[in-house]
Amino acid sequence: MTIQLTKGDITKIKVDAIVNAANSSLLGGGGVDGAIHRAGGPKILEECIQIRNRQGGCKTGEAVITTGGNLPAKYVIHTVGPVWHGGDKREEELLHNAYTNSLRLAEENNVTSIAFPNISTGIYGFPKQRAAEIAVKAVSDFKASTLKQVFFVCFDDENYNIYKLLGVEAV
Ligand code: AR6
Repeated sequence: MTIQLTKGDITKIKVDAIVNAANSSLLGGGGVDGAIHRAGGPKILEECIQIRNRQGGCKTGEAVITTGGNLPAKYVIHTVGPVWHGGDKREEELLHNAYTNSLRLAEENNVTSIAFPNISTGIYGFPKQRAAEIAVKAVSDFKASTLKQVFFVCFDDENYNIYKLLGVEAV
């Protein structure tokens, strides 16, 4: 499995699955969540509402899957990263879980390529350097079978440079 870095808008990436940094309500929001629902159209929200009706949303660190609506990606995996409260509220473990549970769900759906945004590092305020270290470790430690390509898609220069310095190959 390759792990690579790109810069830009995750809604434009042609992979089997893109990951959304959602919130527990699954009803949309700002940041990358807003961008994905805007670009993907109403079908994604309809599916999120069905999941919410079935299981009452998505807990922090967990993940759910919908189709990609109008996106180039086939699926959207919605995960919920932790809100940063200073570091003693299991934030690191929960962020690790968000990555690992997204990868697991991808494999259950025979996904071969997946793209992650920098979960929790926007509105949720997780320190970017530490978040990148956790993301790279969670993906590197994952025992993949169907997954062949993982992309970290950085929207801002600061995150992009952090991943580059961690040694992730830029493409
Ligand atoms: N493509 C890729 N990355 C993006 C894009 C995009 N189009 N837009 C923003 N980012 P955030 P969080 C980056 O705030 O911190 C929402 O309201 C952004 O630069 O989207 O996990 C949800 O509903 C940042 O690096 O997510 C939740 O309530 C990263 O995506 C809450 O925000 C994550 O920033 C989740 O907060």
